[in-house]
Amino acid sequence: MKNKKQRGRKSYRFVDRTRLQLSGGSGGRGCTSMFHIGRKRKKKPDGGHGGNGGSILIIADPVEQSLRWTRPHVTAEAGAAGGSNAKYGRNGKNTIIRVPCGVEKVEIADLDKPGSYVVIAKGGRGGYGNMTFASSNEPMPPPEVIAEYAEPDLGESCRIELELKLIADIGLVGFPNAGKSSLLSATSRATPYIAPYPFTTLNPLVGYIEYRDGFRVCAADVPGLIAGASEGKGKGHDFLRHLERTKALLYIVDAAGIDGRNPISDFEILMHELSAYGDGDMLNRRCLVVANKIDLLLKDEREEIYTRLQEKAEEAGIRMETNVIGISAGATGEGLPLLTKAIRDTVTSSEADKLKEEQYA
Ligand SMILES: Nc1nc2c(ncn2[C@@H]2O[C@H](COP(=O)(O)OP(=O)(O)OP(=O)(O)O)[C@@H](O)[C@H]2O)c(=O)[nH]1
Ligand SMILES: [Mg+2]
Repeated sequence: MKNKKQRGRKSYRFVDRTRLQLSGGSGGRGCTSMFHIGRKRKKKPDGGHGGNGGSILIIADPVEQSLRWTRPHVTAEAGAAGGSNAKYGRNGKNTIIRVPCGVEKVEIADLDKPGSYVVIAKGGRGGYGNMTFASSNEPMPPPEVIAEYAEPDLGESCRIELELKLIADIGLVGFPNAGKSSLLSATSRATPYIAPYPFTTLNPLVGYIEYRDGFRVCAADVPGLIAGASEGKGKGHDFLRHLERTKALLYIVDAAGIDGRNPISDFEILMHELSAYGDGDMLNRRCLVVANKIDLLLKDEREEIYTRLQEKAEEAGIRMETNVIGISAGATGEGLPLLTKAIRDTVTSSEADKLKEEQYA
């Protein structure tokens, strides 16, 4: 009987792109009313102002994982109408849409830090009550003018497209079946599907590698890349997008070449695809190179593959934190303690790089 981890958890629907129709609440109508002073015929305008409509805010919340919950149409609450006796209408409540950190609203905002927010559809202003004209010096304007002032503004309306780019400390880059999910499963509590066929993982998944002193590294298991991914082949753009914001990268190859693949040329293709994607900046990121499935190789074969991968990495000039690491993520677990330590060092170094950059910027 397979245990829970081997069976894999039922996957949730991951949505990383969504379209929304947003409308701010309209303002409340201003009131037109007259207050009769004593028994005299004198009257005083006392209509209160309408409340302002609520706005729609989009806030980055680290608890959220996907854009799935979002309803396609969202309208904020309208402001209440003003009342007689100078009563102001209540303002409409703001509607808050919580999205995962890493959501981009193109050209408007980048919600990368927890709590960062943007107001998208502003609520309408409430109408003025006729008490605006209660001054004793000025004569009352005609009713049409009062009615025009009492009219509230409608809330802003817009259609937007949100796009999620995962923010993880380290991203796993590899061909389908290389053992990315096996590695995430072996080092964290995440329970991805693992199976001996390519494209088992269809959506990116995040897991936390936890260390004894409480330090945590967030690792993103991204679906396998293939040659031509940087041109969009095999949904390459959708997957590479999630690696764009990771602090460091972990290249993983199937050293045993189970599917008749060659680990060295696989590694070259992976580096080529990353350099060809976007502005090619991903290749300059701190990284680790990992040879998986070494349990299927003899000692000499392992050493040869490590040396050749190391040569290729040095030729390409990528910023490796340590030499090539051999592991067996899905079988014996060999090499995993060394790898988890190296992952921590790589992430810490890239964080230090970022701090330095910010200081000198
Ligand atoms: N012998 C051996 N098999 C392994 C090892 N790691 C993973 N596998 C097997 O390789 C196959 C693919 O593993 P996955 O972890 O699903 O690979 P993946 O890179 O996530 O694949 P995709 O999700 O399709 O991109 C599974 O059958 C695993 O059992 C290992 O260290 N040794
Ligand atoms: Mg997988």
